[in-house]
Amino acid sequence: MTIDPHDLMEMEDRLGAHNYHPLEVVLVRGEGVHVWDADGNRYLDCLSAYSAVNQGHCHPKIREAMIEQSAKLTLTSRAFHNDQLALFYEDIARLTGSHKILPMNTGAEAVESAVKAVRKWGYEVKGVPKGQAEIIVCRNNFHGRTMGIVGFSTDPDARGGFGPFAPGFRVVPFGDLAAFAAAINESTVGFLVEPIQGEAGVIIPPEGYFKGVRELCTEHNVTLILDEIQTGLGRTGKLLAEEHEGIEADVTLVGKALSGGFYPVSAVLSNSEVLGVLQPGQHGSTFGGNPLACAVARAALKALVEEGLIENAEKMGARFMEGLRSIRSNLVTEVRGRGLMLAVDLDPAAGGARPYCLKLKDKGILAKDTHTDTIRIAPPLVITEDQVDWAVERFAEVLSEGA
Ligand code: IF1
Repeated sequence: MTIDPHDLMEMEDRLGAHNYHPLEVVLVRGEGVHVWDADGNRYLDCLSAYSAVNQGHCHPKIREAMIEQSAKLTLTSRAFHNDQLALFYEDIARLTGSHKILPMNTGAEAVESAVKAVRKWGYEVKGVPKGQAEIIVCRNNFHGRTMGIVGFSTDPDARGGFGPFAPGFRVVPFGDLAAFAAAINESTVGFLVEPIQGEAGVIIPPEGYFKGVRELCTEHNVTLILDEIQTGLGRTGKLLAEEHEGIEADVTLVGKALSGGFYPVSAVLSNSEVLGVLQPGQHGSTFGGNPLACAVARAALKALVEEGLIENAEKMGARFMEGLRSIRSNLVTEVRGRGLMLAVDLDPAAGGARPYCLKLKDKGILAKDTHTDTIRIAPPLVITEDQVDWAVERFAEVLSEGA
């Protein structure tokens, strides 16, 4: 017996906290770039669960790994070893060149864990006076929803009503190298930043910004922490978005697609010095590094690399960008992005992006608006040329002159 989708939405509304305002569509199945609603309508998913299903919905190989491991051993706590964690460490270290890994669950936990480790590194290695550590962050950052993180958010919706907040963070404009240089002082232990600001609306940094940041971090012994939870794992057409900038972070955060959308898996990747400050009993998590998460993550990484999804993201992203830019529209003010992390800005006179997302839904595309006038486009990295062309046609129908 299937429940009427409207009854499901009513039950959600009645019983659930209203911390989201979802489009009125009830999804029941996903495969590759597509999802289906309860009425059997098919949609091309241009959100990918905020870049968590880069490998495509319900990837068969990741599912197989999850089913196989779930019949063996799912959770032991880190009080004991398990036979999957070391293999996960080896796979991700080889892929990313990291020397030390801290396995966590959600992206926010990876961010919080990095803040803790970098502060401790600041006191014990850099020699910053106890309790004085400062971490520089950017205006319009998005790093998660926990108290520590929203404490340095500049978004009133993300932080309003949740204070008081922890001190020790200094905010600078994203992309402004002089402002970053001016913010560094003797107590600065780290710079936490997204290579491309996702929630802010796919904000690409100016050419050379991160080269300059890297030089300043090296010169002043400041840990460069790149939050690649959304930009990483192929989304921008490279394994990590830092590759577009020709730099290497000291600490890299990954999550979301690290599990292909099957399970919360995140990780802090680092050189030995920073994560080496954590001693037994000083940090942890019930589920962090569990065998099921590790088996799923290994299969997710394998699929990403062996199915050429990173290269595909670069090729299909260029095709998608070209197609969007070819649309003649008096609504569109800018099309930007890297790989399959794209955004279309609408003229504020258009009345906001959400109505256009609703029109796109009626044409079989699920896309998310952000910051009122921007439509974000981030399909799974398995998208084909035909699917890109099909999507561009519908964007054109919705956005072209006189839409
Ligand atoms: C929501 C968007 C928001 C992230 C980056 C850490 C995290 C995220 C760069 C935390 C999570 C998600 C959270 C979700 C919507 C989505 C999101 F940017 F992707 F669109 F909110 F800004 N760093 N982003 O993007 O990872 O703890 O969620 O696993 O909170 O509404 P998480």
